[in-house]
Amino acid sequence: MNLAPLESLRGNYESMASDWTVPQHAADYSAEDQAVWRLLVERQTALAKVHACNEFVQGLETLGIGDGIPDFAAVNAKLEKLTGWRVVGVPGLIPDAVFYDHLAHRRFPVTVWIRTRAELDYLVEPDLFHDFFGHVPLLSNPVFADYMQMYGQRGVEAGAKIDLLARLYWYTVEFGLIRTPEGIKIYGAGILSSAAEVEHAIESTDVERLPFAAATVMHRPYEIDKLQNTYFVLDDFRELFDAVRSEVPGYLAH
Ligand code: HBI
Ligand code: FE
Repeated sequence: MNLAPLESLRGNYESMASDWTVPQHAADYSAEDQAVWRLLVERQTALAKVHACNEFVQGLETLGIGDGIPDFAAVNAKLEKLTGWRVVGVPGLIPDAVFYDHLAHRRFPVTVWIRTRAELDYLVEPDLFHDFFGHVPLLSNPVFADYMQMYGQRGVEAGAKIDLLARLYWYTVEFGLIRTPEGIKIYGAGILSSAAEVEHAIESTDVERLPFAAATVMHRPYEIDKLQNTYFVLDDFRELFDAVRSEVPGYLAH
């Protein structure tokens, strides 16, 4: 994805470090920001407890993602011990190459600003809630954490075939489903951070839910600003790691 001109993006890109990171300042969050965070966490945690995979719910609990906007340093103290991952603050969307390099070094970029109450159900650019609530809990799971790091590594290597990798990210990290003894559950951040998408991904009868296969996923285009009509279902997170370790390089080479 090519980054839009910085002045058209919502975040403050003025005071970034050379790796596009910015510090998180607790003082920057208003009481209204905290209220919006709490509203979203309450709503999505209730849905996650029913429809998310256990690894995600355990991640929420382990990292203590609860009623206040999380302090990245406090979360990192726990997360680093578990899987070596850290959260770093960013002003918003950053260039692909920079994003992949962070992942390859077990740093997950999290947008420091949070949406307004008027955007509870939909917003154009990912905000703190999508990035943190959607993506960070699963980074506490060793297998998924290893997948994300290897995925970043493949992105750094990919060059021209970056779009194939973007599809893999889209259909797993953002919109992935997983089969469990209790039925199909959600692990994708784009679903778990959206009330409408949770309902759609689980209940809709006019979507296709296909078995995960890297080749199929990497050749399936996606549309960003609508409910998905195709989901891919894992049996186990190890499928992701195996694919990105051994199968994916072959598609990126030629
Ligand atoms: N930047 N901050 C941020 N967060 C993302 O999720 C993100 C990004 N830049 C590019 C990007 N995602 C996608 O193009 C990935 O497929 C790389
Ligand atoms: Fe995301």
